[in-house]
Amino acid sequence: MSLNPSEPHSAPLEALLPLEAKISRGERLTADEGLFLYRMAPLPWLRTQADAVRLTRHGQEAYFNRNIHFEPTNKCVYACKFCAFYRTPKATEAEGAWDYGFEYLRHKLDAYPMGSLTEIHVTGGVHPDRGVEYGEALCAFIKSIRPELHVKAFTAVEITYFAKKSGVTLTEALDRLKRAGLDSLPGGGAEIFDPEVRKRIAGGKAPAHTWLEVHEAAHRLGLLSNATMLYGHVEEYRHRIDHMLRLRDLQDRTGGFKAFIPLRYRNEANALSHIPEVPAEEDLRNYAVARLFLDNIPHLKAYWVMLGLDLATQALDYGVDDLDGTVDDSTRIYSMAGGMEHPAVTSAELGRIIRSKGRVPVERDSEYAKLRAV
Ligand code: V47
Ligand code: SF4
Repeated sequence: MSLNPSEPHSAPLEALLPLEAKISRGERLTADEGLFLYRMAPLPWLRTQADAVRLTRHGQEAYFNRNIHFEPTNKCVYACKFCAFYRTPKATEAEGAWDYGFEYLRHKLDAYPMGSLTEIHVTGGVHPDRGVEYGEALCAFIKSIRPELHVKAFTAVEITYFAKKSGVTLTEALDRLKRAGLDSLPGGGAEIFDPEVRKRIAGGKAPAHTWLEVHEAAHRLGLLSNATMLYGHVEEYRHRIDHMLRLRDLQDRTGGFKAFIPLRYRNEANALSHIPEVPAEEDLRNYAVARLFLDNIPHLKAYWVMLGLDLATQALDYGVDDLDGTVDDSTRIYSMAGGMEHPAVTSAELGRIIRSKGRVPVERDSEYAKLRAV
């Protein structure tokens, strides 16, 4: 981990006063100021500032939704170094590979009565044989059996591959997926945009400019999306600022991002397992800086599946206003990399967690319309 660990995170108060004034006036921070916060700002100061900005933007409400994930396959043409989830396209079941058909999904959805879910989040490995036709068929299948569900599906990396495989432009691929039933894009595949770092951890897959191009094209077609950032591996603070700056610039042009989701690198069973995971203070610092620096993406999500419920609860004090969803043990990306073994939580439990911080739990839909207070 090379985050300048020798630095003390202890700027004198006088150095922080101009930033405090700027933040309270709602002025945008420069890249240098963002970097200064990462390196020098004491954590309690960051907490106070991020919490105040969150309060101004969202009041006391904190959001969650009722969702499940579907990971059709973990066979993947890429081999990202941080990924514990993928298997090679030729891998067998005995080697931990899976490739589920649509009937498996029907069976899975049958377990959820009407009204018990509002969203399905679909993402998986990049299967070598699948183009946009597969994505269309999957979206259409979900809508045919569960028209009420919001289909948040396919990372920009999966969509880039679909388009290439089918010989169509990114916009054409997205337009076809949208007509078939796609409602929004998840934020995965962003990792870290800096080309050198990206090459070291995720060489081969869609580069930063393509990830951003997919999201821009989606926004122009009226599809909303999220954005992630994978941190705590080989990157430095300046790479995180560069990542958020690129998102901030795109958001200024389109306004199509709903949530920013920082994802802490988990180090089990992958090719970077020698890298220790960052301490919890680093996660909290990262949420707070994201809330302060990324001033035009409304929601900041602590994905509890990756963090664990205790840390996700603490993150609510550091600028976070969303805890993602109930999930119901339907994703393996994190359990395979060292996260919770069977991630599932009820809406009542999410409500209790949010209330424990003196906040008001609100169930939202996938576009953050408020559905009900819990
Ligand atoms: O892109 C994979 C990450 C992402 C590891 O949009 C890892 O609402 C840490 O994007 N350690 C996929 N992270 C998941 C994702 C997501 C999750 C929840 C909500 C939303 C949303 C999106 O998972 C990948 C990658 O960055 N990831 N392996 C790992 N070892
Ligand atoms: Fe494949 Fe996604 Fe894992 Fe990379 S992160 S190896 S693209 S499944």
